[in-house]
Amino acid sequence: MYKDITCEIKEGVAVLSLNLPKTRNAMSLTAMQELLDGLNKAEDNPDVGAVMITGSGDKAFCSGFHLREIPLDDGDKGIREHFRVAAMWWHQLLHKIVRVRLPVLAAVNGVAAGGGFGVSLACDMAVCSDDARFVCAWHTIGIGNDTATSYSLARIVGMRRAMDLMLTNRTLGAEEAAEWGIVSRIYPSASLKEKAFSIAKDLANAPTHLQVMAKNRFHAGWTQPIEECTEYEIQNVLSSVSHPHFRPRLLSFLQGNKADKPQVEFPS
Ligand code: BCA
Ligand code: CA
Repeated sequence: MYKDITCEIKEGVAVLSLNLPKTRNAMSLTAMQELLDGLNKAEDNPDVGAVMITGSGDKAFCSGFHLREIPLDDGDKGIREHFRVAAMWWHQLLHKIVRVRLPVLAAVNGVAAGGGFGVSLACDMAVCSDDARFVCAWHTIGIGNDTATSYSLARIVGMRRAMDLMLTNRTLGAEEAAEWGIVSRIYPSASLKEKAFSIAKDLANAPTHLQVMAKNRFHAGWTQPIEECTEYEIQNVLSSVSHPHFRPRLLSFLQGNKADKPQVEFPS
């Protein structure tokens, strides 16, 4: 049903995969429209509890702006128009990833460049393969950085590292990306998608309303004073204890059911 992505819904997870193998999964206009549609449909589907975004194949997550779609023969006016239209779709997509009322996991299965890196940063969680690469790329092709990197990058890696990445265009490997907080887990390339799917399944099985509270709070809390943060937090607490999910969970704990108790003992 889609042209530049695939969408598979199984076991509570909507797996959206960019599927433009000839261009390292470059983000075409169509791909952005389809990803947005996939996210909207996932949100409306009561069977879906989490979204996983990845790239088809094992070489690339997403190489960013689809550089072959730029109408180079159309002159400055045509090119500007193309970037304006493309930006509109990038923005809608990035906003939706952040605002969708579902947890979103990026499974970075290879190179994430430019806007592809931006998409991975916008997701709630990111994991990658041991051969993943992260590179800003904007400046190498003469474009100012966007795709909400001024919102996400310094927030995730800190100002010094954000500048280092953007101003020097250095490429980060998986280990460094984990050290810098860009991904939280690394898997061998061959098992990445299976492992990521298993995380997405766990996300889907967890209580969505609490996940959405957490996601919304973390995004908003960054720029709010503590009084406002704590006020919204208590509103969330009160709304969660009135939710039908709460009482059985608490009773289960109080009755000594260990099944869902956090594991606090580490093997020695
Ligand atoms: N678009 C179109 N075609 C692409 C792209 C993009 N982004 N990336 C790769 N390719 C093509 C490439 O031209 C090759 O085509 P053929 O020569 O016909 O085979 C093919 O994919 C394979 O690429 P190759 O470079 O050989 O692959 P490799 O694994 O060595 O490297 C890579 C992968 C991703 C590091 C490298 O291809 C690359 O640097 N790609 C371009 C990255 C880039 O500059 N992206 C745009 C950054 S700006 C941006 O994203 C942006 C977003 C939003 C905005 O509003 C503005 C700008
Ligand atoms: Ca859920």
